Amino acid sequence: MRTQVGIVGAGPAGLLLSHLLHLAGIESVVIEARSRAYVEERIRAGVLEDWVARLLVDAGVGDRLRREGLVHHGIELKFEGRGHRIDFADLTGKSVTVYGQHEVVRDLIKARLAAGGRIVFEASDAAVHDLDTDRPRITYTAGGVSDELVCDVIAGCDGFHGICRPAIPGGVIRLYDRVYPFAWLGILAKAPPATEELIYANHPNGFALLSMRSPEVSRLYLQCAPDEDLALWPDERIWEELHRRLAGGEGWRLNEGPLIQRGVTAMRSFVAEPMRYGRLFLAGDSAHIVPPTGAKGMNLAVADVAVLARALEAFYGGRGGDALDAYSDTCLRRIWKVQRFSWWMTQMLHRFDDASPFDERRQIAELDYVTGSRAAATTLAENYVGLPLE
Ligand code: RFL
Ligand code: PHB
Repeated sequence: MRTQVGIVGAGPAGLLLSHLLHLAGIESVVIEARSRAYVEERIRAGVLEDWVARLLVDAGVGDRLRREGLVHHGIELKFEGRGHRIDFADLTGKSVTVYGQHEVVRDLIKARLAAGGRIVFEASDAAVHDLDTDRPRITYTAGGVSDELVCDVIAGCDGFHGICRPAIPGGVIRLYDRVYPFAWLGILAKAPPATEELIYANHPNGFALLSMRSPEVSRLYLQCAPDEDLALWPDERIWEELHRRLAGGEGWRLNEGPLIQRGVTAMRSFVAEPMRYGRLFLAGDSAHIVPPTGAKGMNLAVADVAVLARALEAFYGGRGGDALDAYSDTCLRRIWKVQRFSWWMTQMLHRFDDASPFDERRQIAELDYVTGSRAAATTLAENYVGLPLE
């Protein structure tokens, strides 16, 4: 098989890249290890930056997002039992949209297939070859048959555990890594969210987050140990701890309901640079990971492929490879700012086992400053709603 751009991975990065290229008249094929049902049901991110929601609408994949997405004009930071609102609309004139990543994935798959796009699901043994030539190849097995995709360019959109980044020869890329000494226990519950906006809580027992997926479904997280045993967390214990950490203030109570899903998410900050080797371009989680406290992972993946799609459009439009050559630097400038924000939110809101009493007082002072100063609140707000693309 032959195509212009071979894409490994049908997460938000790979699917959106394929869609944007299609709009620009560029052919692509997506190779995905999992089944369609699996990727469409994988519960992950939930917050879209202001410009990301607009990009999806402008790209013609935002009908359901506009109908079902929950537009939020602020968040609440809770500490010492009191809530403090950060008003995005007032501070930045912008908003975010709460809309599940799996819904974005569903909308993109539907659009690609309706337009005749090719996505090979359940492809095993994917491998990339000849990356330093102008005819790189992807080999894989699907339906028991080995196949080969010859491309001009390969996009490695295969996430943190994919095969593209490890295919780059040693010494070419530098890895920056920080692993946090805690994780998030996340649940999805059939219970109406108790507030309209997200609550990020710093509590002596650890961080907690109230988020949502719809007016009927809550998404909630608790800071836990990286090796937390879920068997030690029966439903009653989860609710008790959520009530405790999110309590305070306005007399509202968390709504309980049956748990639909539960899991533990590790927390890390990771960057691979440069995000290119020859004709292989890394995008999304294959090149970087952020801790979820800033709600940035999916948004960063969208930012990468927006830049890559534009660079490929210039390349195929006869305007040369300058934009492709600049791809990695263009993305990394913004990625490091988003890394900084995600790290900053994480250190401000979580409990660290080795924190001294000084560290704890300083953390509360930081929250007090961020919620009490318009200048400080604005820096949080402008990062949360999304920095400009370039
Ligand atoms: P993905 O979504 O991991 O997609 C990669 C795809 O590649 C496939 N793949 C392969 N295919 C073929 N051959 C192979 N050898 C392959 N190896 C892997 C995989 O099956 C998969 O389909 O990466 P992508 O597209 O870069 O998207 C990144 C986002 O998924 C990720 O950054 C976010 O989910 C992170 N994240 C959040 N991001 C936000 O923007 N806002 C949030 O509120 C937010 N909350 C979260 C999050 C991630 C979480 N978890 C579980 C990691 C909350 C959580 C709990
Ligand atoms: C989510 O709704 O899953 C979510 C929201 C905000 C975050 C992380 C995850 O910071």
